[in-house]
Amino acid sequence: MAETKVKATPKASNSAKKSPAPKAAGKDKKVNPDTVKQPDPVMPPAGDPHAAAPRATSTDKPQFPKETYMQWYEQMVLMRKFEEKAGQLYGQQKIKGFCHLYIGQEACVAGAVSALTKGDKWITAYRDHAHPLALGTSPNAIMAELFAKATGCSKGKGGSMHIFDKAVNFVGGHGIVGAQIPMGAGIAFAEKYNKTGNLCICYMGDGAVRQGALHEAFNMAMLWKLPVIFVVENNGYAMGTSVQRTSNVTELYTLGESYDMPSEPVNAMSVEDVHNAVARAAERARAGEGPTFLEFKTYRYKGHSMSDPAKYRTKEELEDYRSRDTIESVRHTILTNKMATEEELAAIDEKIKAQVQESVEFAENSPYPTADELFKDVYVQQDYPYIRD
Ligand SMILES: Cc1ncc(C[n+]2csc(CCOP(=O)(O)OP(=O)(O)O)c2C)c(N)n1
Ligand SMILES: [Mg+2]
Repeated sequence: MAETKVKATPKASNSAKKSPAPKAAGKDKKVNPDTVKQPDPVMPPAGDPHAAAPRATSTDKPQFPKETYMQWYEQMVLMRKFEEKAGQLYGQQKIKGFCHLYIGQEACVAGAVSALTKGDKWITAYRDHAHPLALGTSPNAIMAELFAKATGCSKGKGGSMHIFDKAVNFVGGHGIVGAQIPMGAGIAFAEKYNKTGNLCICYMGDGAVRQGALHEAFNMAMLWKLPVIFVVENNGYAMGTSVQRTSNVTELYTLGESYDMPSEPVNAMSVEDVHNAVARAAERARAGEGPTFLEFKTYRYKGHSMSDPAKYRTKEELEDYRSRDTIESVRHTILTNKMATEEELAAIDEKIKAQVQESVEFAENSPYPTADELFKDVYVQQDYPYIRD
């Protein structure tokens, strides 16, 4: 029987973690000891049924300047307070339809914003309020969209799952699981074709990696060395189905290795780790070395959507993750390093609370779209070449 081939991670991925060795199928298979994964103090042991989110590190020595920590704190508090309010308003039936909250996953976005530049494009699935908030979309326009009002960023016609904002390069907000993966590759193709020097960061959930579209997009992105960072936000569940119940491949980042794509797991309860991983991937993309696949190990504190009581998980599991909260970690770093006082952080909290309240008033006082809006923003091309009567 032939030896198990252990494929080296490509040269471009020097800074990425080494791939673990493939599992030997028989006794006679040899495994290169260099590639056997060593226990990682941050990552929980493999086989742990709730291995999705690793233990967050409360960094005592700051890796970044004060401005970066303050920006992370402010952005993540805005995401959380905005969504806590949205959750309340949903309960009051002021917000209707679908609504998926990002609470717990904030570092996945904040750490990427600080690592990327203004011209870069962003695309994600339907859990999409936090990305544009951090990129600078007005909370008023997002809240109004949740209320289905004409002043919303999608003119009240998209709702929670279809937030868009061209001004900050946020290309949605997509409800079909995995649909944004080939679109992310396509956006990156356009950036490369137009020689803009920008990249596309394309987020997806752990449920989306089981879609065939991922494999087609990965293959082409790698073949054409597109400037794209694929990110799977592995929060452990696709609706109520745990990662372990959907495939025997539970280390999701290893899927990228089938295409020789530099791939690595990231402790996404740590905003510093997210920043560092995205910065490495961005450097590769801008150097013309192509895509990277990052598995952000994270956790959502709320159910899948507002109608999910999340009975498939235990209170203890939730509390365990809450005890490693990313905002608390940043707060801890700021205070222990005297970057700001308790009072200064409280003033930021108050400012954001007022901003969120203002967005609610703006949304409440805005009109609904008029009926003629139904016929606007609809793509029609009369002479579309492939349609025959
Ligand atoms: C193609 C497709 N199949 C099924 C659904 C129904 N659906 C909506 S969300 C979801 C789970 C996705 O979970 P995941 O990708 O892990 O993202 P998360 O909600 O955890 O952020 C499913 C199956 C859908 N929207 N699109
Ligand atoms: Mg998920």
